[in-house]
Amino acid sequence: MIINEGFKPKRKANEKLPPGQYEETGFPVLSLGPTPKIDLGEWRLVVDGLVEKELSWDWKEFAALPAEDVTKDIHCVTKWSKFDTKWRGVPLDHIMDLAGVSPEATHLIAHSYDGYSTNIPIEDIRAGGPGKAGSQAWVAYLYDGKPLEAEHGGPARLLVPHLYFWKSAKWLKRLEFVKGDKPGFWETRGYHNYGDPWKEQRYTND
Ligand SMILES: Nc1nc2c(c(=O)[nH]1)N[C@H]1C(S)=C(S)[C@@H](COP(=O)(O)O)O[C@H]1N2
Ligand SMILES: [Mo]
Repeated sequence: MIINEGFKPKRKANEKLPPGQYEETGFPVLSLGPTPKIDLGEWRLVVDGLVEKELSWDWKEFAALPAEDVTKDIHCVTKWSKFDTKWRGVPLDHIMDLAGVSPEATHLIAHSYDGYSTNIPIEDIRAGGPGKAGSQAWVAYLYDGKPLEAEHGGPARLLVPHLYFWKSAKWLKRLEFVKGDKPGFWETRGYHNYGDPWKEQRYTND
């Protein structure tokens, strides 16, 4: 029996579904190419660009950073949405604090081990921005309590659930802070530069 369920304000399934999306219960894999095999002993995550202090973590150092457990809905531009996905990750605003991101920086460019990249405005990765209170972006490394599977971006991926899922770069390698925008892989190939699922910003001119 579930007690106190009534105290949790839960959106009904249809209210959780952005326009044009359907609910998916599996976890589809969408990758440009083959899954890069990244040995934990060789993995590094670099933070650079407009920062006071460039950072470069190996796996042990990264795993020791303060992390959060979050449950989020995710929305892929190919129209599937998956509700209540569970992740553990390091909040981006914490990483930004550690690096001392310059007030001049306007965007984060996430770079991946497979050559993929994607651009996200700074206010979308800071706590308390358009994605509501608290952190709104993470470098995630556990999914459902287990190490993130390679096909889903392990060892670590970006998680920006309030934007279409292509913004959540898998196999994360480098967080580059820049002044001025720098559209990434899909953003230069016909997809929307920002990608708000609730506004159905799928393609460039949506
Ligand atoms: N590095 C990298 N990240 C990526 C991709 C990719 O091909 N390479 N695909 C993107 C797209 S289009 C989507 S929808 C999601 C898919 O994540 P999933 O395979 O875990 O469902 O990852 C995004 N991140
Ligand atoms: Mo996608």
